[in-house]
Amino acid sequence: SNMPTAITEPHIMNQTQVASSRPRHYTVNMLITVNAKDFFDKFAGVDEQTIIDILTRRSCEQRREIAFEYERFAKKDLVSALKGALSGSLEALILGLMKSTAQYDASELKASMKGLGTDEETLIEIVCSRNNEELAEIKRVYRDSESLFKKDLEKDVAGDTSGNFAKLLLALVQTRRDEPSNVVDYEKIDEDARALYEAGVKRKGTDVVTWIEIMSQRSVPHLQKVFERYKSYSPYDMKESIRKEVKGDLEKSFLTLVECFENRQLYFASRLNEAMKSKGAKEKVVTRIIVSRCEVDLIKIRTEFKKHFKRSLYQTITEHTKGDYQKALLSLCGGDD
Ligand SMILES: [Ca+2]
Repeated sequence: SNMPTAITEPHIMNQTQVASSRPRHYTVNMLITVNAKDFFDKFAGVDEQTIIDILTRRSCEQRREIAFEYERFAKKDLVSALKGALSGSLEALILGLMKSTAQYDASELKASMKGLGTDEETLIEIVCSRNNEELAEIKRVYRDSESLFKKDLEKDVAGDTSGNFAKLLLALVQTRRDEPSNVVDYEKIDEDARALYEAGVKRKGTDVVTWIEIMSQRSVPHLQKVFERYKSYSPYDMKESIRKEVKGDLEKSFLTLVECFENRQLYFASRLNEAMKSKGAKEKVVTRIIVSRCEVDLIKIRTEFKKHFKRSLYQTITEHTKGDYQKALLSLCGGDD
């Protein structure tokens, strides 16, 4: 028999345990082989509940081990089996969970540029909200991963966008942003604030290149101070200035950047809130944010959500989604606030 010798009861955490063991993904000590056997036994009957219970309560690392063991038992790969067993939004969510965060972001970017059109909304969300480290990893995965694309993210972005929008995204993808420094350079802060003002609100038209340079190369703490200082030059704050100066995808990109510089978790919370409350809940956006942030900062996003929208993310998911997809989202969300 090829069954493992050490089988112990699987430890599926209940909600209370989840809440008390943050960040939960890294504190659970799982017996992966048991989960895989569980899968193997129950999979024949397409048991969404089992799939959700097991896969949404593990770290990415653990899901990989489950997939590996599953393949050993079942002699077929887990992702194909999941594709066969699931459909719709639940399928997209569970398949997303089977990738690492960087792999998932890379595949979402790839999908946003595939074919004739471009999904600018996705492109902007990912490129403008990820930090240098995350973008560097996404680029690496995009280029190197055996199963993925062996393509260059910069080339694909350049091929799918144009004008100043392309210039901005490319500047971000080049990951030239300064690392935060311990020394606050007040002279540079003032200089950048003035340059942003003179390139935009002060002049006719907009010198977008200057905006791009400052917003793609300065560190986040520096930019936070620049935007404060900016108010002493301009009658409008940075976000108002962006709305006045540029339009379309360029406007959305700059706004996303500034929102993320100010409070990245609040940006994600607002995106989730909008997506769920929009007519015909934008499940794609909800799935993307939950899957891509569940191992990064979802707990903090929950906190910002509750603080700003006076309802918890958990409650909002309950009100605006349904079925097994909802169960999976709630399980990833982890608890009510
Ligand atoms: Ca202007």
